[in-house]
Amino acid sequence: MDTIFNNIKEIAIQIDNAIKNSDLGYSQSSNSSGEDQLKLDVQSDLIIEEVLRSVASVKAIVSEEKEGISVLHEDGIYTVCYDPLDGSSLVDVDLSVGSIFGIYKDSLDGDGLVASAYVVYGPRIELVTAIRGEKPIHYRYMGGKFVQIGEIALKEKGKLNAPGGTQQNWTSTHKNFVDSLFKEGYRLRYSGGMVPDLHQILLKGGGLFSYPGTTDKPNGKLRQLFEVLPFALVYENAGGMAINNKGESLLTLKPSFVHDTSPCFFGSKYEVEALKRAYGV
Ligand code: FDP
Repeated sequence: MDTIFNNIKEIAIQIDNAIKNSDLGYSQSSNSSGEDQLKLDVQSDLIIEEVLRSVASVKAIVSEEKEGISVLHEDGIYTVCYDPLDGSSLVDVDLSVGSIFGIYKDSLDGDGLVASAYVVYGPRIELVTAIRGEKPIHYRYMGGKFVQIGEIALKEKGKLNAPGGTQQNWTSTHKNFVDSLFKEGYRLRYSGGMVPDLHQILLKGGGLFSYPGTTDKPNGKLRQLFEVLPFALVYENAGGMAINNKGESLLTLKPSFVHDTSPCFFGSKYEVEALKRAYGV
């Protein structure tokens, strides 16, 4: 796993360089979910594929930007599912974006997820890695290398509320619950980038990030293999909770297809338990 994490560090430096120096315009193509691709989405995807091609333990890769599974090394062990540039619609306004990696063995589902990692491209580059059963580790890129800052542990209760999705399309249950957190004193923190929004909650000790099922998207927007499962592992390992709208751990998810989505809620224990009561699950 160390080899894969070290290669993710190399990927992070290359993508950060592309963000800072490349054309921010749209490409001529759209991704498998029908979203227009930026040239940077395509470039970041190529960077990851090229770097992981040099890692013999990587059997296959699955990208949020591509259809299907690409086999890299028949004798490899792991399949790396990744979102090369999550929140890329925020690059043109210079907000933070990220890359997310789920590392799977044997099966592409919650049971098969053995490790995950994400990179935040903000004022600095940060990396968080998580291995099943171990506390997530936080790194910051300083002086030409990734320096370990420490383990990440969520508090029992936080102060931040990051509610995703179009409010007009929320159910009344969800709207009432979000309002109840604000009435309790929670503060809104939502940039529209899943990686920096979840990173902020993790590092500030807790709170809730939600992307519910909505009337227009009953299964939510966020993709299980590339976004939901990798962050579920980080949150659970940090002592928090990560559940779907039925109150089940997101780590029990079994995607029906590669780009399958799920309603998802990530947070410290207090807020997730409150959400379960509000949803009656
Ligand atoms: P984006 O479409 O900009 O790539 O992955 C999808 C994502 O961003 C997440 O990063 C983000 O949390 C979410 O969509 C934002 O969606 P809403 O605007 O619907 O809240």
